[in-house]
Amino acid sequence: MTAVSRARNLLHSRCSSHLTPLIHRNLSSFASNIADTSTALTIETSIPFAGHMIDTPSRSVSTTPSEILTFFRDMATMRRMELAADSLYKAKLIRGFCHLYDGQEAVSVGMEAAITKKDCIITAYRDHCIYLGRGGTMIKAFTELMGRSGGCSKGKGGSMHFYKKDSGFYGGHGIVGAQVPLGCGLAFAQKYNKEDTVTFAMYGDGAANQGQLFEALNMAALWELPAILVCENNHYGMGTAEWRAAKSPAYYKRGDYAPGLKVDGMDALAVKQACMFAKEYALKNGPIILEMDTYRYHGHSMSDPGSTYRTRDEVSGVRQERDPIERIRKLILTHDLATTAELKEVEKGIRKEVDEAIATAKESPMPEPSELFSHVYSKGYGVESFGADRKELKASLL
Ligand SMILES: Cc1ncc(C[n+]2csc(CCOP(=O)(O)OP(=O)(O)O)c2C)c(N)n1
Ligand SMILES: [Mg+2]
Repeated sequence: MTAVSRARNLLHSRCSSHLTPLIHRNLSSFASNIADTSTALTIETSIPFAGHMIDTPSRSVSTTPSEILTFFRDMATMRRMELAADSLYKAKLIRGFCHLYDGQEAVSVGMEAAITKKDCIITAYRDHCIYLGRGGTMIKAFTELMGRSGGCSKGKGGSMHFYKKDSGFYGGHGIVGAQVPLGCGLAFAQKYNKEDTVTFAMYGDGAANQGQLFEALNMAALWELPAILVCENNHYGMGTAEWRAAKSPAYYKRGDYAPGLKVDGMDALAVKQACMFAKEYALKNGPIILEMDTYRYHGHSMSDPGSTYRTRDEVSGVRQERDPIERIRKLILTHDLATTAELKEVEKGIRKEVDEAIATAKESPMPEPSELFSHVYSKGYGVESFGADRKELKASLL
């Protein structure tokens, strides 16, 4: 059996009617299931990398049929999950903040293809798909989004605070930019403990203008920490276009002592190539900046329709020209790895998985009131909280 036909068979087995148990699967387990379809393929990225103080990696990316099919399936799963979250929010089943990642999926899947779960990732509040990429399940994601106790942060974090420490995912942060110094701290620990691993600290184009990024980069460079600063440039910070906020929107050139690479963040293979390159660089030399040129289809958050500061034509133009899923679909079809109908079947299966995950998530109970203060402060630090009269003890974490 050829690698391509094996890939096809596996694709078929994934879209059979045995999907019910698969809602518990995480994205990476799917990848390892089909990893035997390993015939090498080389694909050229359509846009060259741009380098700052560094020679760029090759545009020829080594891949396999199974990797490409997995990219398709994982990105389509992420997309569907985000669209379902939009509906759940509108139905008031998700409350509070909610920032969606549709459009940016190639950054997560490309990055995961280049690294291991021993490497760390930390990001901002647009974190649902990063969590899935780290091996989180859709059930735990939807459960968390709906604020229920079975969620990945026990229902107490919600959309902005997903975590999965056992596979190197350190959140999920709401304060713009603050995750970058934390990420450099993770890289410090990796170096101190002599691990051969790196940290990817992700932030947006808006966050890129913050002072704390430069302070963290300075220390990371000084101590040659294995930190990769990943700027997901989706070209807007809330309703502010990058050119209104940044004197220099060439975010990969922001370090005068740290190199940078500009990457087509809508091309999962280009992202993979850049992340492999950056990991190797950072382990030897210290920090490097990766600017991922990407786009968010939704508004900033659920309260932003996303249409007042950009035109509908701009959004539909990106969908038509650069969509990361459509790009992989085209690649699959040109290399005859699957047919249009087979890919449609996969998408149908994903829709079913998403629906089943939501139904399961709804069964999870709300957290107990006694859980309100747990996991907020560490125990053992003598923290006590008093009422306004400074006399009545309200809570104690002794
Ligand atoms: C310190 C701080 N300032 C302001 C905000 C409000 N705020 C939340 S998201 C955001 C825009 C950030 O944009 P960007 O970094 O480009 O990330 P994106 O939302 O595009 O992923 C702002 C100003 C905040 N959460 N924290
Ligand atoms: Mg942005």
